Amino acid sequence: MNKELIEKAYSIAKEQYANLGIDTEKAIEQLKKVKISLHCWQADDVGGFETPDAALGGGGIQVTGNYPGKAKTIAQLRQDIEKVLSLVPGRQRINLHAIYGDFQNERVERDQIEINHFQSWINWAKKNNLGIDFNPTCFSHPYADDGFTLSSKNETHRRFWIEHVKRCRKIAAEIGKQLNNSVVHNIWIPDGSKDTPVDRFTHRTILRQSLDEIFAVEYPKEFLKDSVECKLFGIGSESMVVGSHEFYMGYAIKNNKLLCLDNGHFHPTEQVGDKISSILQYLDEILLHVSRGVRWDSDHVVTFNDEILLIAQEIVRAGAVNRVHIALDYFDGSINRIGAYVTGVRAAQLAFLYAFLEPTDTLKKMEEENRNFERLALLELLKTKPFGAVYDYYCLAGNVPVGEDYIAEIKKYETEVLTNRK
Ligand code: RNT
Ligand code: ZN
Repeated sequence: MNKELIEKAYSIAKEQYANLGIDTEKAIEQLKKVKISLHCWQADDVGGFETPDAALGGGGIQVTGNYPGKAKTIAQLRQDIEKVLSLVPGRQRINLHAIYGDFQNERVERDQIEINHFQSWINWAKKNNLGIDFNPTCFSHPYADDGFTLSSKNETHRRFWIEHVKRCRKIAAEIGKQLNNSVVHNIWIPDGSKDTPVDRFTHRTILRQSLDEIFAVEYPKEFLKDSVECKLFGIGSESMVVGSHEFYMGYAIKNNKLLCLDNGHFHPTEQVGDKISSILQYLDEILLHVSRGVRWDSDHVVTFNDEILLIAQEIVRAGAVNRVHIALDYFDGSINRIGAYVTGVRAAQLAFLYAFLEPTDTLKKMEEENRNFERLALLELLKTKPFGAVYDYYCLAGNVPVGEDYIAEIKKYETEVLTNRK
């Protein structure tokens, strides 16, 4: 896109927002501070790098699509993430799952993983100036085949998963120490049942006991922040999910953990945006898994829709940008996976920018004075303001492709790199 045109459009946008009392420069500065944690698992459909004979079981996660170019090695995955980073403005973070360790073609069971399996990731993150977040992988494993992990009545399985998560926390804390930047460690387990169970109570009791044991070891907050993620239902856990919203909200409040809200994990008429101001009354910090739910699937590419917008608005309006960690969580193997990444990051950034460009004080005043038609009208008018021109300018200043230019870059990467992957 033409530089002069971008600057011209920005200067008009700046004036229009100034008329509403909004400083676009300040909004851009605020947006720079919103770090988005890039989920490494979009590049390879949540496959990971355990050796092929690791006998991946089912259990928990399903990705559809067979678009060419999936990352098959750590080198390819890093190359993909570097490409993504070159196409989005600002500094972000990288979100790793335990199965993405650098296992050097060795078979390492999940209850055996250690920091050395992640050292090359730490070095890479340092080189690229990225923070890291971390997740234990309690799915895609024979010990998850029956649908239960940390809440399992099978003591062999449960002990295995407890050991895995304990090691993941230890690794995460060490990563945080080496990077001098706190790692958010998020526990999600697939536990639940397809059909209506009789004994929900015992599974939830077991899960609580497993978590208590896992969290018995304390790590400094500067290195590790623990989070737990709830879900309403999943494929194969339609009738009951052990780690429900009530379960984890209670656990997080009682034990001072972060609560992870994935906006694909609730009933479609529920809005995560509406939950933020409630949960922040009781917890210091939360983690968001930003996604787009479509019917029963919780993991479509994020787009700039009302849901993500309300999430960003509620965080900004609550003055809680520092208390909310933002991570993406979707996996789509049916389109160019790198394109899926970039579109999702840009959509999330656009939502935050839109929220920073809101004349919140004016709107609040109208609300307090019961001038609610004016509030409605102004909110509607804001939708026609040129926030896209402000985002384009942010991209230009950040030296990344502006507007539709990023689409061409992704096509080029597809031709030059992705289609050559065997
Ligand atoms: C699954 C959860 C979970 C996973 C990742 C891969 O429903 O959203 O966060 O998507 O851990
Ligand atoms: Zn999630």
